[in-house]
Amino acid sequence: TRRLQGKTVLITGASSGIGRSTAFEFARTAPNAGLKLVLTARRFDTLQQIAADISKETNSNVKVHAVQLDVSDPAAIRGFVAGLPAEFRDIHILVNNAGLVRGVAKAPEIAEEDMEVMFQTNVTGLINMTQAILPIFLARGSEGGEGDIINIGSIAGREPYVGGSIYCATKAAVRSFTDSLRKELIATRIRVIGIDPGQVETEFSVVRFYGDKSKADAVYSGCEPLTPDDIAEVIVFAATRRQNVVIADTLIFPSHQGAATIMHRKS
Ligand code: NDP
Ligand code: 8X3
Repeated sequence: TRRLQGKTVLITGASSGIGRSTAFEFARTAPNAGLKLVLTARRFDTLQQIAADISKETNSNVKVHAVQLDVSDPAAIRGFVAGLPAEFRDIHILVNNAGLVRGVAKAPEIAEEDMEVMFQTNVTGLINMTQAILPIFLARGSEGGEGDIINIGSIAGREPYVGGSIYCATKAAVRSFTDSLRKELIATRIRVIGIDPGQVETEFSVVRFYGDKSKADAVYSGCEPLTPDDIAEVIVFAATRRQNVVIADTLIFPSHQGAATIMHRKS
């Protein structure tokens, strides 16, 4: 709690899954530490509901500000920081979580639109957000900068699989960007943290199958996937280590998972 005292946390993709859970987990961890949360996603009504639920369910004094933001739109990101109310602008922790997968097509059947939306969201959006927030971090403190950048990658970024070429490529790009950035910032106190989840049950597969819930459910049949809360705990753990501790790289599986596509299924 002490380590989150007075901090402002910005989470992208906070309307569902891991991002939503992360918002709750920060509030639960530091309910009375003057914590502020900036929650962003495209679904603004959902964000507003989550903001209300956080105050209610966690019984906290956390201040929550919801902002509609499509990270795949560079112009929207350009105006984003300037558009924040002054009391939410001093961001200390950026959780780059917004991301998605579309389809399981193999080349040459991959839809151009799916490819574009995945790269623009998972890669360009994450990089644009990072570049928008970094000046705030670089201006903080006396050691060249201070703040946390927590990038959500995936096992898919380490292990390309059939039917996932574009998604896997976007997450490999996230991993490369994360690792370069950490090296670029070693003279500062800016921590660049990589979190690579395995199988987590969220809206991820529903989005992958264009809203087909039965296809999404089949992904998890016989498995016991991680919950988004499991990943949120790791994110908040990383953010609450001593300043000199950088959780640079993590890979988080449920116990039945051995690789991106190796699952033990109970029949
Ligand atoms: P969900 O689909 O449940 O959540 C994704 C979130 O991203 C939503 O809040 C969605 O909000 C947001 N989002 C999508 N596109 C945009 C956009 N253009 N601009 C802003 N926000 C956007 O999935 P998860 O919680 O599982 O996914 C979160 C992250 O975790 C992603 O980066 C994903 O790749 C990664 N991941 C997921 C794994 C899994 O098995 N579930 C495993 C490994 C990594 P909205 O639609 O309102 O914009
Ligand atoms: C989501 C996990 O490997 O099933 O990043 O695509 S995977």
